[in-house]
Amino acid sequence: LASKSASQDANPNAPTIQVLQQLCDYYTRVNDHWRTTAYRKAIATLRRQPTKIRTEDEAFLLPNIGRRIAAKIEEIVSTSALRRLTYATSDPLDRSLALFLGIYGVGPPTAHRWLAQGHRTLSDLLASPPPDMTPHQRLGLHHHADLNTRIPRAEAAAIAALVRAEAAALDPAAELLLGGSYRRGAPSSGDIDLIVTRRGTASADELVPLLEDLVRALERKGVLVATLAEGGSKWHGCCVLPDEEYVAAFGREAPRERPVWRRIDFLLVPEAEYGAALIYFTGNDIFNRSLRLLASKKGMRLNQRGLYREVMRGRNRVKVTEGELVEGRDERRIFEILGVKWREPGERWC
Ligand code: DCP
Ligand code: MG
Ligand code: MN
Repeated sequence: LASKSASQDANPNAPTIQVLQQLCDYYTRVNDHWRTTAYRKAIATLRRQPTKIRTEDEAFLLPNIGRRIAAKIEEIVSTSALRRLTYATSDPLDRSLALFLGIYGVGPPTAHRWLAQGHRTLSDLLASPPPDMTPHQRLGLHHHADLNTRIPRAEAAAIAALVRAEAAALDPAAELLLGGSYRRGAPSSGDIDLIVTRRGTASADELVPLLEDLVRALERKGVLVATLAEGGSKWHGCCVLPDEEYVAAFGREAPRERPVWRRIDFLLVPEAEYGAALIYFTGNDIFNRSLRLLASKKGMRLNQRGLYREVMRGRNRVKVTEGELVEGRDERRIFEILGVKWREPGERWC
């Protein structure tokens, strides 16, 4: 995995992708779904190229890259800039919009509403909080800087090790796996995604008491510092790597601005659903969407619990039954049954 993430850094199209991603983010902010999708697909294509794409014609020959995006790729490579992006993001309103959308718990409707109410900066929001601000958004606002800092791979691993030790003390048979972008080999992650499982479990309910004890133990240790969502088979919140653990993991004193608040998600998964859950929680989201689409084209249905066959559909393709479970526990088997060549987590960026 380490070599995978290294080769990702060394992607010859990384600088181009970085600029296109910013324009894609802009289109997401202004709710332009069509352009957002077009850019995401083009970026996915570029990411797979072994050589640097320099010209419009070269780019246009690739799948999922139209004339206009192809021209922008050439503009980025030849001028190291993109006029469309400079124009879009020089608008102060867009800057405020981007800022507000970076607050945990704030989606487009809220961000647009706060703009309409006259707020422009984080200090505005802190000084005169909008009356509709929820407790989660307040938390997101107060920890804005922390929660917008990427989590280095080593820190994610150190936090996971801490959680794993705590879980082992509660239940030696518990198994924890770091999923999400970490499992895909990313050098840094937006949050920490942990799958919790145990051999012989048929339902996530069997793991709920373990999760409750684990959360309490980690709160006492000062590792979990806020709860954002809990219930059913998941727990979402914030965590920190305590200073002593930082020293143990990195062999040097913790910087003064620590500890940084991190987002952490737990997902309870019974053994019977482990393979399907691994696929889901490893992602990325685009890869998941394409696998699900493929499953439905083959008369099957894939979700985070399993792969199902013979889904009965009524009028308008509305689902009538969930169908019969074909495979849930084995990740590789799900790929095989779908007729997809196995892809290592590091190859699932789209
Ligand atoms: N996921 C999905 N569809 C979504 C959200 C998530 O399929 N709308 C799946 C795929 C993701 C996984 O859940 O890889 C974890 O979600 P994250 O939001 O944590 O995304 P990543 O871990 O991939 O990236 P990041 O580094 O930003 O956390
Ligand atoms: Mg994640
Ligand atoms: Mn997550």
